[in-house]
Amino acid sequence: MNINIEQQLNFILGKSLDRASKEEIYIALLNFTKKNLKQMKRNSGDRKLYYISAEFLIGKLLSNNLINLGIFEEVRDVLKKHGHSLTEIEEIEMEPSLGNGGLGRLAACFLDSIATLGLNGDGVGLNYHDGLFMQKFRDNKQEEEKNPWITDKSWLERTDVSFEVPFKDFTLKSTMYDIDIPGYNSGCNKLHLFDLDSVDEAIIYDGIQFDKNDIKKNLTLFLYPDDSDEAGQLLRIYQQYFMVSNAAQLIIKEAEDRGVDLYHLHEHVCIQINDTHPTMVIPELIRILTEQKNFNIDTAVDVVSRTCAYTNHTILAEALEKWPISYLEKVVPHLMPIIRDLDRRVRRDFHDERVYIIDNMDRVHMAHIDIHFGYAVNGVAALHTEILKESELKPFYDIYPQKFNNKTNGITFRRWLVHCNHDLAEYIKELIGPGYMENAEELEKLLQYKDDVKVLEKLREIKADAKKELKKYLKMTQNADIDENAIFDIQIKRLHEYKRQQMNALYAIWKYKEIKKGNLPKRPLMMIFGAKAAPAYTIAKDIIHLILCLQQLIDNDPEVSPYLKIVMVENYNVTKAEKLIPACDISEQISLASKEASGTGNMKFMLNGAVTLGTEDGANVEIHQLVGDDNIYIFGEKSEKILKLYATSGYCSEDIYNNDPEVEELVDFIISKDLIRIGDPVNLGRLYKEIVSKDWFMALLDLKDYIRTKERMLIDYEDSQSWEKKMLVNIAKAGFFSSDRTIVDYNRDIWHL
Ligand code: 26V
Repeated sequence: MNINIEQQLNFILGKSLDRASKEEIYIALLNFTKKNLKQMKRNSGDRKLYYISAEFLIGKLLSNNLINLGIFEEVRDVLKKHGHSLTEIEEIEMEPSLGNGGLGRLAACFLDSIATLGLNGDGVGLNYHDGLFMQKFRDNKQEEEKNPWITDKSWLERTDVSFEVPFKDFTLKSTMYDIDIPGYNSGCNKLHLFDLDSVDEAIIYDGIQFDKNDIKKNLTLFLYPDDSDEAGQLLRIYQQYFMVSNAAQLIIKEAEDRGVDLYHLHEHVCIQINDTHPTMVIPELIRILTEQKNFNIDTAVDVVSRTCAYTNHTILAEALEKWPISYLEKVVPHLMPIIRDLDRRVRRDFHDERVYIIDNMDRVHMAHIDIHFGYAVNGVAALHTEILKESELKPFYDIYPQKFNNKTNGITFRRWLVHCNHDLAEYIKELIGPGYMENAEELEKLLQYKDDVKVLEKLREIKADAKKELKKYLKMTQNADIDENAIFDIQIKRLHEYKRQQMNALYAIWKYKEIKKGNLPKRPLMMIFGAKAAPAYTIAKDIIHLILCLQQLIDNDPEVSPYLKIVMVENYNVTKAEKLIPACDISEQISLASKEASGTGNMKFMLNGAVTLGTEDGANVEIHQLVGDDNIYIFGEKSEKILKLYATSGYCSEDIYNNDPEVEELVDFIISKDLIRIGDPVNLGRLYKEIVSKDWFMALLDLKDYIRTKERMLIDYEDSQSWEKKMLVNIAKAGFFSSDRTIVDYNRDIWHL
């Protein structure tokens, strides 16, 4: 027991831990941890990385920081001695809502690994006051509310760094806030979040409505404000430029402070552009170098092009941003001459309109700026990078083959194993020693226990405990009653048609009908969903409505509910993921092949001993290669076929619906009397029509193979030992997906820190 920590906490509290409330203890721990972070050494070096991202989905920080500081266990034990549990204290911490999904969580895992590897690299983003909306379910529908997370006691530290950001009609003065990012057994880096003092949460009304034109008051209110109208799109441009202008000014200031000759900026700085949202950093840096540092434009373009690298995270149109020139002229007219100049350079050198920056509809293709005027372009899983090279970005790959490279995503094991599944982490340590915490590939040593019955049983026991914990949590948070003896089948991710939650819902309909027919499963099935739908994405919200209606239908059907249950977790976020993932048996990774760039949930589940049910998509392909056919359940059409179907307009859902009575019966259930009685005929009818007449992401194509494969999985689950072996192999082979490995790769091939 570390007397020192106990004394320090008592000192900060001004009273004994015994007599302090949870809130008081949380604040004391926050201050205590911050003090420890301050004493850490800062990672340094001659070259510095700036990871610019619109999202940093960092999750709660208390436990993670304690783990990385190496004092988690001591603190936990001190609290325990005084009758407190760290888990309960943690509930007081607000989760920063600074991200939406994989892109933002990846950025957070990367910050952890960059710091852990002792690399000199900071994150740069925005300090959204309400971040992504808070999801509430009412009448089986999603409603959005604001999600304020910043309290006067938070991890944010206001700094005196401030920049003037020029827009067309006014200039705004920023404030930089910092969050410390401690590495595990290593030095510390920073996450810099820019904000505006004049932002005013009081302008929010009626859920998440606000005056989109009042930029001084709304600029950093929300992540991804609704951009279904012009004002919303202009606001996104304001946000993006505010982010990158601050980033560019910070980068130049820090370089000059270090005595860097700006003509050699690329030798001392690299900038990673996370998806296209930060793309304007390229013209902004060129503008600053030419207007304020006396560069001629050729030199400025050259230096900036050697400094910036771009990561592509999706091939879906929504992420390949194209801003109308007229909008850019309204917000950042001073960037337009530079963007036009960049476009001229491209047209001078290449005669292929597919690679122009400005298209014939006067739109600026942000990704094209990144590819021409950055020195590296990477995809986030092997298949994804191949698709970029061979199809989506082929004209660019033909020009710059040397720029393209793959960096398969990863996750930090500190959060996604040590923190979220402490018992499993401890047991692994007992079996193979602590080396895997820093060298994840050592997990392979677990394979020697593949036939060790004791070990296999212990793995199941840890899983069973996690299920009980989840049961308690879901009871407490949303009064859901779940059966801990059921098979836990979990799909948690952003709601999107390509991720095919609707296909999973169609499986639930199939299972419901089977049970009604008397085909009773050996063991109950617990289907868990968690997903937010973008507020303006109608069909995504209709899918949520369908799932919630099915949940209610089954709950109220005593014939079915002992065998099947659906729970849709409200306001799915990082904290909830940490509770759900350790308890999972079946990890649903069922995107339409070619559409999921990588996925990172798939890696988290695998690491925690769940078995994947998935398509050959994203990093599932690499998981499949690593664990082998026996330890994963793959179904569905492959990406080559899907790409061909798109290219030839060869898919017609109506044909499948009309020619396959089994499929027809399941789809028809969406508008059956049973469901219409519970749900809204407008939403259900629209979804039904969408699936029958469009089904852009081909749920009906893979549906029957999906049902068959999932049923096979449920049967295989009953062979306990062989299932436990699959769990073990999945854990043992997860080492490759440590974000430490990913960052080593980025550093070796792109950053050279
Ligand atoms: C999504 C949305 C949806 C809501 C409205 C606004 C908006 C704006 C941008 C995006 C793009 C999200 C990009 C993203 O999260 N991509 C994910 O990146 C992960 C990390 O590389 C990867 O594992 C996932 O496959 C990919 O979908």
